Amino acid sequence: MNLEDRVIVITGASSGIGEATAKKIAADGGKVVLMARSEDKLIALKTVIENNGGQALVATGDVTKKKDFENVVSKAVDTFGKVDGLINNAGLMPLSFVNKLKTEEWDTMVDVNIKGVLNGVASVLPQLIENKGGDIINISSMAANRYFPGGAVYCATKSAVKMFSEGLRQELAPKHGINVTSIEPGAVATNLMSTITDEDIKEKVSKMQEMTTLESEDIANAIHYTLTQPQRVNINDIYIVPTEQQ
Ligand code: NJP
Repeated sequence: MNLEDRVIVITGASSGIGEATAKKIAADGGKVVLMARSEDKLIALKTVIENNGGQALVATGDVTKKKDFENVVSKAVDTFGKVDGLINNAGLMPLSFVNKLKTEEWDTMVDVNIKGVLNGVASVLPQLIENKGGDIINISSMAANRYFPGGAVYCATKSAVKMFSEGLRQELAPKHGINVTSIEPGAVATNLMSTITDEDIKEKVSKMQEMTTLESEDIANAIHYTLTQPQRVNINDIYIVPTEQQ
């Protein structure tokens, strides 16, 4: 299967994995709906995609706001006539040790990493059920499978995403033909570390960056692989880590 004319909503499309994924899908004929808060970056990405012959729609929004997500889906349907899939990629990782009690950062991670995913699913599901099929890909993390220092809350949010994906798959795939995948990357070279405010963690993380990490394009390739399987194939999990990461 190629992605010709499939309409895919991508959250967190303004940078990193989301941006690379949008380019990859658009280059294979998919119509991408770009969601994030940074409108200027989405407009710049749309221009790059269109200059390469692809189709993209800028749909600015905050994944923690249900209304924003509903507007994104309506805009996609108004422009492209349908929605075939959702990539729940927006996420934050302000790592900190629990005893620092950075409770506002905990709340933000729960809001974006978990509730953002739930809001996305709630917004596209009526469309996918009506279409009798589609794809939901949730970007979880290696952190869903393994704790790492400073990651107690982040790991908990990503475990939630992984388990929610399995629940979604069991409820939606057999009955509605909607394929669901959890993607669990290890370290990828993106801006994700920029939200860390705990100085003790910053030092540990900078050591981790000495290894050769994955590139956003590696995750985009995994997402493309998932989306291009025959409809009968559900890729449940992709756990993908840098060769040099323990
Ligand atoms: O990071 P980054 P990644 N509403 O910072 C958006 C997971 N992951 O590509 O709104 C809407 O370049 C933000 O856009 P903006 C990770 O947990 C990564 O690495 O304009 N969007 C930006 O586009 C995350 O789930 C690694 O600020 C919101 C995007 O999120 C996913 O990969 C390892 C938003 C973040 O892009 C993509 O992250 C791993 C909101 N409220 C899992 N808040 C890794 N990089 O090592 C943020 O295991 N965004």
